[in-house]
Amino acid sequence: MSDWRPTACILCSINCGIEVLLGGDDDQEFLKVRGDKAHPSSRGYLCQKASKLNHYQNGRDRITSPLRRRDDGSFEEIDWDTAIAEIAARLGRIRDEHGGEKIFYYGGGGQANHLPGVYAASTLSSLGSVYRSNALAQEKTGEFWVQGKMFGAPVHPCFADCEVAFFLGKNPWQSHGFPRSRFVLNEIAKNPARKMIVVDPVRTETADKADIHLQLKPGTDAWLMSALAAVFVQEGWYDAEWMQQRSRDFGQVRPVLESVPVGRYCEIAGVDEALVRQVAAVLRDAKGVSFMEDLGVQMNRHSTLVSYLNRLMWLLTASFGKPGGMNVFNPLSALGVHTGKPPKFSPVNGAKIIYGLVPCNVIPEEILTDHPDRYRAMIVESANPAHSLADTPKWREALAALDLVVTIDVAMTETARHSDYVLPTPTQYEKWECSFFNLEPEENAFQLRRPLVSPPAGVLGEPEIHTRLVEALGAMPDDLVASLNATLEQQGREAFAYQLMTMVRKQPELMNLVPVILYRTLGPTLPGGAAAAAPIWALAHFFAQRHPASMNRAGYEGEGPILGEQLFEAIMDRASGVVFSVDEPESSWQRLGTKEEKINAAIPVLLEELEGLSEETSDRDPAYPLILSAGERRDFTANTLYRDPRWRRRDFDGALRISPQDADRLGLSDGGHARITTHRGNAEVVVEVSDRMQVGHVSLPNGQGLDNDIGDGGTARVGVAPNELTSLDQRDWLAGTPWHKWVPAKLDAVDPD
Ligand SMILES: Nc1nc2c(c(=O)[nH]1)N[C@H]1C(S)=C(S)[C@@H](COP(=O)(O)OP(=O)(O)OC[C@H]3O[C@@H](n4cnc5c(=O)[nH]c(N)nc54)[C@H](O)[C@@H]3O)O[C@H]1N2
Ligand SMILES: Nc1nc2c(c(=O)[nH]1)N[C@H]1C(S)=C(S)[C@@H](COP(=O)(O)OP(=O)(O)OC[C@H]3O[C@@H](n4cnc5c(=O)[nH]c(N)nc54)[C@H](O)[C@@H]3O)O[C@H]1N2
Ligand code: SF4
Ligand SMILES: [Mo]
Repeated sequence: MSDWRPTACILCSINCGIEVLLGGDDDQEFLKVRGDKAHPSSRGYLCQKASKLNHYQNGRDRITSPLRRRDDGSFEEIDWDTAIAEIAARLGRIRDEHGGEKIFYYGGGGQANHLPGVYAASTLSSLGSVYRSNALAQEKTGEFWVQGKMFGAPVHPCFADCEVAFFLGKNPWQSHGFPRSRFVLNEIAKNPARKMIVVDPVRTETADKADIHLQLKPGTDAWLMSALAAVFVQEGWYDAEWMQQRSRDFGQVRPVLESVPVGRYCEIAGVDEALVRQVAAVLRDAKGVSFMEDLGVQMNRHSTLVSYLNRLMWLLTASFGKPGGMNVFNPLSALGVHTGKPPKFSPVNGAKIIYGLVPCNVIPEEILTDHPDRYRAMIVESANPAHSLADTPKWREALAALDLVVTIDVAMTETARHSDYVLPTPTQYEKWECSFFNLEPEENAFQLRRPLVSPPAGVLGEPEIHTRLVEALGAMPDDLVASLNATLEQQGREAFAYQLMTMVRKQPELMNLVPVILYRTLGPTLPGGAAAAAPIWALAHFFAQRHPASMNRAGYEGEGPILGEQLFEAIMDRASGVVFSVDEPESSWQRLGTKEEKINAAIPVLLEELEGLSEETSDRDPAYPLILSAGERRDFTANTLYRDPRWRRRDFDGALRISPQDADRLGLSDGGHARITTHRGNAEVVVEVSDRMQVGHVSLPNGQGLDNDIGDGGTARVGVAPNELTSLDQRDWLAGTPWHKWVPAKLDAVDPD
């Protein structure tokens, strides 16, 4: 019997530290999972989903050999040398004939594996590829854009310390989003001096714990949030002096909020005006409010405007830069793939590129066209766009239209099935991995995870895949690598660092190759086969250069390179994770990216959108009287990381939830079947009648309807794949993020036969 081994849960962005007891043949099974008390932020906490992690580690549809698609659509196994050589040659040809910018990259990491994105930067710059995207561009880019304009720095709430918690389109009881969520929610609910406010059309588990639940009509947050902000301005409830000292251009915002008809907007949102005023009063009286918005508003109408209104509430309640409020955090590394300055607009549609990412809904449109700048090839890594992005049928068409699709994954996914090559990798428990979801303002922690289980023969880690691709493309600077290796061996890391830095300064184009260079130089010298962690050494040094005081507060002594080495050593030594940055909330002001430590209150284009709201404008098609929220977090959803539906002890079919009144009207009963139809598609669903739902609103879970392999090329599907029902054109005008929570639909009973 083996020991309990520390690692992390990989199912959501919280990445709770866990300990795993291995067993079974060759210790390959996860027998038991428990919370790791030594993990700095989760401190022993976990939720029920983590106990099922064997469904990921020993999951369905695993692939263990590189695959190449034959003309008839079936796949044949090939060896790695053939796979790398053919892929490099085909990508090289596309680059030479059409330009490297026609090669699109999607993915780079999931909920807990962010090293692939680091290494992909080397492959992409070797190819001259500049357009990319990932799941952030179907949820967070609107928020990032507003955040950049107003604060110029990353900001996060602190629910552990707040007096009032405000959740906007967010159900943390199920989805988490901050450490130890259920524990913290229970603490707030129990304490009469603290308050919780939830804005959600559904009476969620979080709403059950709330002091006030604003149960608005789906898709009306823009009206509700402008009414809430307007109360502050119209009643003079905000601190005008604070606003004057701490922000710029609030004078442009005030008149717009002054003219908001509060009563009428509450009516449009379907919420009692008195309740909205009561919420405003709770917020006015609070010493510190922590706010969190999520998919309920980010995948909905006016999403970028709502992200802005949410942040105006941080100003109106003076909640920025104070304990229990909204504060700046220091990330160890920015999320995603970064290869210098990204283009501003996408090549075919001219869509705004935010955070370097093309809006997900735009990508198929930029493939299915004869425009000369269309994308010709795609590399997909650790993502499943043919299931997770709007309009799955269009995605299948788009993938088929490309000259080349390469997918790098652990499993035969819906996307892999439409690829020309599929490259199998070890699972996250079979290799060194880490997550850059380190978002805590006060005490920020990072964990480098060690492998627990040996990988099957036939798979290769992403760092090795990218390094081999760079080498096959002839882009590896072999002489430099040899010289760096000699320096490292003869003179040690300090001289090595100096030589590498000098080279990059002289030849800035080498910057993007640093990950693969480090992998081939520092990598092999790291203990325990941790070569993949080599870029973390560089990140530790960059961090130490930028934030020495934050590191000193976290217990690292000294300054300069010593600090960077100390951090890297601590990361390598402490398997349960390390705190790398400790900061006072008040120092958030000095860390703003804006001028003169002031927040920019005015975003003119969004103020225009706000002024244009006036009446409920959507001309709803009466043939589609219901609003479907396509993709809801529940007890038994975990994106597509668990591919075997049998992990779900309840809600096996991923039922459509509907209010008792609507069910009655349509003649539907609990457990019965119905057909849901949207403008895009239709699907048969199992019905769950639930008094959590309001009239006119139905919901389906996320991540269901996967196509499991049943042998001989056949597949079986359980549950509804939500994006068979969603459309590309239903998206935010500014950020391009989809309206998955607001899909007009109709429902008809079907006879079970
Ligand atoms: N159990 C579980 N947890 C997860 C995941 C998972 O798959 N399963 N996935 C993770 C990921 S990738 C993410 S991004 C997060 C997402 O986390 P959340 O955003 O919290 O998850 P959702 O359930 O998709 O949506 C949140 C809420 O939005 C509400 N909503 C629907 N329409 C509206 C509306 O018009 N207005 C408002 N205000 N609310 C509305 C829904 O009723 C729902 O309660 O969860 C993470 N955690
Ligand atoms: N309609 C609708 N659609 C949605 C949502 C919704 O609410 N409604 N939610 C959206 C949200 S918020 C998100 S974040 C996305 C998530 O969708 P995606 O970004 O596509 O990600 P996941 O479903 O998490 O799948 C990640 C992939 O990584 C693979 N994988 C796991 N471990 C490894 C590894 O170590 N290496 C490699 N290379 N691959 C690995 C898994 O097999 C899986 O195929 O879905 C989105 N789609
Ligand atoms: S909150 Fe649950 S799903 Fe998220 S990382 Fe922790 S144990 Fe895993
Ligand atoms: Mo997400």
